[in-house]
Amino acid sequence: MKTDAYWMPFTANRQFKKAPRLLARSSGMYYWTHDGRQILDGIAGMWCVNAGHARPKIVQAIQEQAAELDFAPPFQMGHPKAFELAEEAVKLAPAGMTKLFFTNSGSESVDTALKMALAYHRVRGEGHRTRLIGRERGYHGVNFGGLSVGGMTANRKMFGAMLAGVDHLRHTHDLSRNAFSVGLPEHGAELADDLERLCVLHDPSTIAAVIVEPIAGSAGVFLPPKGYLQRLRQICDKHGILLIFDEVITGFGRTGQPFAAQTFGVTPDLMTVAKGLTNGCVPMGGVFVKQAIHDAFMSGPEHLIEFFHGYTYSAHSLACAAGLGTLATYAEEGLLTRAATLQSYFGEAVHSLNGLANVIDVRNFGLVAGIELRPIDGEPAKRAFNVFLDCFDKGVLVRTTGDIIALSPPLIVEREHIDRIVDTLRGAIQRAA
Ligand code: PXG
Ligand code: PLP
Repeated sequence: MKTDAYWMPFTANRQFKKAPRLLARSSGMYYWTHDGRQILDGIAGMWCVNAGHARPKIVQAIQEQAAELDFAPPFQMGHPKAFELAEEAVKLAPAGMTKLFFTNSGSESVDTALKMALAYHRVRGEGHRTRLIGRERGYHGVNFGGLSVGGMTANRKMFGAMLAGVDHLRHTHDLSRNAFSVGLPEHGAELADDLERLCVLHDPSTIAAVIVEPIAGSAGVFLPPKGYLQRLRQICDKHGILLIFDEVITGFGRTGQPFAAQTFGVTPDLMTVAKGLTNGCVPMGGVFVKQAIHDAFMSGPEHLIEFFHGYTYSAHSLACAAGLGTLATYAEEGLLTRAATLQSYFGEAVHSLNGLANVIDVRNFGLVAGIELRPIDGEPAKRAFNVFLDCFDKGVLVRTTGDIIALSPPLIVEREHIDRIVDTLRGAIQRAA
């Protein structure tokens, strides 16, 4: 197979092409490589295949949809499944988040939510609220809006000045106080007060929205300190700032409830999702919106467009069919709350890695875990990458970012799978010492 033409995303292309890791087939908890090796999926594809692979209801829905209605224009036209999926999805959302706008990815969801926030203030006569606040070490996708509010240096440094008028909260990662926490860390709620600092600096009347991941995934599994999200919510309310939760990873059951907003008891104004919305089968994302925010747009002549935004593939028919099949599968199997019942077993399993050489932190919540390794001197990210390659060699797929290993198995995971993932990881970490 020739590997020249494909420039791979977020990949060490030259390393990969020397020894390609190709996946050819998937079912349930497993992948099979092109040469027939079975690989246990420890990361739900890439945080998206929450119901496990090749689920019959989803496969059938996509197949039937392709034959029935391929594409329907989404602007000034519609098709029934778009409306059905939105109705089903808002039933799962936090109370009051009654509207859903469709996109095709997490990155598009983030840029959509940021634009909605700016436009919402503008339609209410508060067009002076133009600033957007993100957080250091946050990940909000790769489009210019999400990149600008994001806080991962490597993702930002090549791309110039990005959006103007963006600032960042300090991140909450604090190994000195919180290393090896079981569940949410005790220390750091006061870091939410950093928003007050930015309010003093910029004047709160210039700030449109704050965006955070309830649990950061991509940048390395950072859990919110107890009380942190509540405090952010209070400060936003005090100053009329919209709070956006980026639930691209936490949405659809990862934390033990449909959304982390429910698990943590904090309702944002806007909530971005993707990944688990369609179980990763067809690209789709969305933004859940509070009723009042939507309604603020619904003024002016009825024949005019209220929100000048959308994508050619918003609410694509195949994605909607996949979404309906996905939500039905979640409901039938109780998957959106399954992480809550497995959390303690999963937590104990990953914390059995505490004390291994070079493991400087283990953290967990729901069915997410982060295992942080001490970097090799002068070669950051290499130790974790070696662990990733070793695990793949031994038949388990994990994910790494920097020297942090992330686990996020499909929500259908059984205890024996958890044991195998953790045991494989243990061996690989020991060999990487
Ligand atoms: N927001 C969050 C919180 C995400 O985790 C996005 C936005 C962007 O979604 P799209 O669909 O545009 O990729 C994400 C995506 C990883 C990893 O290795 C995670 C993501 C993407 C790539 C890698 O953890 N999350
Ligand atoms: N570029 C051009 C020239 C286009 O015509 C369009 C959409 O019509 C886009 C970009 C945006 O594409 P999409 O709607 O798939 O995001």
